[in-house]
Amino acid sequence: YQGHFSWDKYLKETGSSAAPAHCFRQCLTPPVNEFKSGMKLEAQDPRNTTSTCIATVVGLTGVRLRLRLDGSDNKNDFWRLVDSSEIQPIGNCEKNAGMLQPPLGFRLNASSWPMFLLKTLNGAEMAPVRIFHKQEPPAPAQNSFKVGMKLEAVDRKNPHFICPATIGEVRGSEVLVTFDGWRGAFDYYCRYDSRDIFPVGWCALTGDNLQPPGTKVVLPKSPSTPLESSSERSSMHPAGRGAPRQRGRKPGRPRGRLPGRLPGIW
Ligand code: MLY
Repeated sequence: YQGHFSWDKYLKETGSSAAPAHCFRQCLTPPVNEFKSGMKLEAQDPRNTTSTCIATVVGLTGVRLRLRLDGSDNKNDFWRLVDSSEIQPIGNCEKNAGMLQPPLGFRLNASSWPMFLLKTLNGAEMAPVRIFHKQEPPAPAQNSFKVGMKLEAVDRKNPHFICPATIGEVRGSEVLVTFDGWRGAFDYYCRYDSRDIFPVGWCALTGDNLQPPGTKVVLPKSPSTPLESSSERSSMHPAGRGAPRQRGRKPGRPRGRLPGRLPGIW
């Protein structure tokens, strides 16, 4: 469901253009999603990426799977594209001489892991090998993004959301993803070949739910607002990661003159 948001109208209204599809590490035609809720697979523990764990598909949205690690709680769900290399059929870990690990925050005693694993896999519905995608799409040869290009991006603080976004900065192999109509609290830097960014129109193709832009009024950057200038940004935070920007504003609420507060929306 796309609400009433139309990229066509929006790009015209904002006089902006979409980042071309070749900029992204995504297939031109989104992959087929044949997974079903309840299927089990192997996944890297996002909080402890050297561990391969058992995960259950607890939801599907477009070509993404909502995953929950078996033995973990329901507060740490994560989302993966069906063609992600971070998900594998059950048996893959063992085939590569690895050992399945309990998730970080395993709710039982560590010593009960082997028995837990046995019971978990016994009679489980394992996602069949054939519905996994052989490989992730290749990374584009170079970072072709330009500042101002529009895209769709995962809100990493609320990863079930994919939202309209704009490239705010290009720095080597990284880009700054900024969310349209939201202040900087949700921005992040990522590699140009991140799997969390998609071309305009992606959600319409996959049937995922594209959020409408926020209501923040975007003011053009000018030299009189030094905190927003890119030179200030880079000198303050050369690493470009987790940089606290726009100090003095609390996260969560769009700024601007439009609705100050709409309960239930943020
Ligand atoms: N109301 C929540 C979610 C905000 C989502 C922002 N995204 C779409 C950029 C909050 O304020 O945290």
